[in-house]
Amino acid sequence: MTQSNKHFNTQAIHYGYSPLDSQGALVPPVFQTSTFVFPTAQYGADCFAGKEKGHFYSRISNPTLALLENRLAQLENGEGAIVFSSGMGAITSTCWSLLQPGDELIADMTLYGCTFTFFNHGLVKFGVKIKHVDLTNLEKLKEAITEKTKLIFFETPANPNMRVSDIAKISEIAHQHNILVMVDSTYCSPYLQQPLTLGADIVVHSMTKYLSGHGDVTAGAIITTHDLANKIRVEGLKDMTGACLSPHDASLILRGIKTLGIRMEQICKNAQRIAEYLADNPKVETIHYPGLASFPQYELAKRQMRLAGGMIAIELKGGIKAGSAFLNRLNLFSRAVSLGDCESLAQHPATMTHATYSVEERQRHGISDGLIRLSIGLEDVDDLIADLEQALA
Ligand code: MET
Repeated sequence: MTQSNKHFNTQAIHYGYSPLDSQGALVPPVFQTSTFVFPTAQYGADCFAGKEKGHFYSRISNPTLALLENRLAQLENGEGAIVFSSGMGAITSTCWSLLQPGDELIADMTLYGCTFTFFNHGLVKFGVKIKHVDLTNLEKLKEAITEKTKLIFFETPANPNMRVSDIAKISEIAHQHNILVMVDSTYCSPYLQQPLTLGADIVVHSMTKYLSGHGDVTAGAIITTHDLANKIRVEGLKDMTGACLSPHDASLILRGIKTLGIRMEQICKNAQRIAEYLADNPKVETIHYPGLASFPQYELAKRQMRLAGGMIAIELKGGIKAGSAFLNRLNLFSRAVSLGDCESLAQHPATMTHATYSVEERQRHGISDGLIRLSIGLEDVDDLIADLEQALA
């Protein structure tokens, strides 16, 4: 009963699990074990030689993790997946597996702070060249490609300023040059956007966010082809980062994914209402939300996302001072980084999630000092608007 031909929510609840294979347990058991017993010495040797496909050590694979991986692959329309202990664990394990000294990586201008730092202060130390290109301009992408370019990496929408990049067009250009495309789709979850269906080669998620959805797990995942997943599992995950997920956390994520669809529907509804409210508020200088007709890439967002998402970025009149006063006045929104939880969150990227950029880097990369990032949750939207109203007053 794998339910591979069913719709999203059915698969999110059932795919890849048959209760009758686990003594009728409705909810998949948690294989809370670090190691697995070999029936014979030869079997153990065959596992290590890659000839036997069984589980033998939970850093590499485990039945609870495998169920989550198979479900993610199904939801993202990929062949294989790997789960990790964080989104950064997923990104580092993948890049260490795919890149070599002398290779070039093209990244969009705007990246989450720790991804930016890993690229510009981590990968460069090992001889990888990072080129930041405005990927909303495809001509600039074409100009930046050389025979050394191995990977194009971008977030869409980008954290924190919501820039949207065209997954299909970027993938088409990349594939003319045999370059892999890796998309961080954390802001969307597989419910809102499927980068692999649009042509990308690897999709990465911080599952800390919408996929787990309840702010109680730190986790990451990639979804890609069988071959790339095998390579990244036995190189990046096994030998380079060891950033494996715990089986207990995997079971919490499996629980979270069951409600992903309905959570995203309601979160997007709340966010759309809030974005429309903020767009009309005279205290708000700029608002970045893909569901507003004024959003520069409104048409593209509509094309590649099912709904406009739960993330909103605003700039207040009065810049950074006004922003910090606004944050301090919030009562219902929590002042916290992370996103995708039931609780609505607000944070200041320049001093928090993107503090790893220098001031000049933030200016160059389009992350303004006054930007405030909101992650819209599942509270009643009228209560959220009332909180914003009193904090802006
Ligand atoms: N990736 C998370 C965010 O964008 C975490 C943040 S800072 C350590 O909020």
